[in-house]
Amino acid sequence: RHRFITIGEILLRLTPPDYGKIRMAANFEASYGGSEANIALALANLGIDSTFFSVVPNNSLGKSAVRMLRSNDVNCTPMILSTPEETPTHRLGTYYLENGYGIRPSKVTYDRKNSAITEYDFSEIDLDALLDGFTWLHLSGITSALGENCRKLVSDCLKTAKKKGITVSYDGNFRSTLWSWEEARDFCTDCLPYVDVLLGIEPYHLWIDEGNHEKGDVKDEIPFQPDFWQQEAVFQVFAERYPNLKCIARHVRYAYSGSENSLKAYMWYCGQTYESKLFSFHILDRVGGGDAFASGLIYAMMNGYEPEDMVNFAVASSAIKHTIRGDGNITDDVSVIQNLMNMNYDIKR
Ligand code: KDG
Repeated sequence: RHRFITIGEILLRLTPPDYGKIRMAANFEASYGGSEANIALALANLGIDSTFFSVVPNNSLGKSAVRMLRSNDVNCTPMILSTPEETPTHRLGTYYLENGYGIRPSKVTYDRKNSAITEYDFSEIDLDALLDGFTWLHLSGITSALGENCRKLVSDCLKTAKKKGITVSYDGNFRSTLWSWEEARDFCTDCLPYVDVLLGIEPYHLWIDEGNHEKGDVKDEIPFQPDFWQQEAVFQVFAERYPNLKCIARHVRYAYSGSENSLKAYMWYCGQTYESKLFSFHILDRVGGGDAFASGLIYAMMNGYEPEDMVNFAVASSAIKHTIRGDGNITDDVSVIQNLMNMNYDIKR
């Protein structure tokens, strides 16, 4: 039986109702986000033993975030509720989401500087004990981008996990307002020897640049929305360079604004490339779509799905998330995603 843990920042999410503009909003809907928290939540919802580790201020905002996770069956036992002595600004990171509509794209504004997790000094934490008993660790480029303390935490956890034989997934999750491409690429490059499952490293052509790899010419040839063969070429580059990688997956959206959308994914798994079905849908809320893809893939891998089913389940999970308001993928049960994956849209009565 798998035991999953992820480490990252949980954020308060504030959104104007009804696709409103922030500049015109009289009120905001409050919920929670944060890539890793979204994944912990989605996996708990699918019945996986799922744990979240983070630091939140020991005040009503921090406690509400923990309560939300707990009420969704996420284990928060290791969570740190910090005091002002430990994290002087004593704050929960926040993000404002202006949901796009039709041709108007979504907008994210972060207000997370010096949040509790960013300020916390993890050097006293026994990571060996923290990760004990877990079979799967998920980390992402977002936590790595939060500052020196978090960056060290991520890289120490990767090393500890490797020593303990824990499966590691890593989502590149590049956020341009938190760090530069070069920083993100260099840090991810250092992480890759410890990673088993690699997600979200788009656009690839920026990653594999000249000077960084002998197949640097891939750079100019891989468009933002690659076809199968181009995608396979990129996977090969990663796989050759990092033989420990078991799985590399990428989902591709075929419209970046607009409510009509299609989604599919490419996955490299143990030497072979797979392409998912194409799913089309209307977007209600696209934030968290990548996390739903990640949680779907992790779930399918944990449960020994065939590779074709792994990639289809992951995309179906993401497609469903696009129809759910909020960051989290709270599907009723696994069969909802399985039905979509099999293109079975019948109403269950
Ligand atoms: O993947 C969804 C995240 O982007 C959202 O929850 C906010 O974690 C977040 C971030 O840092 O962008």
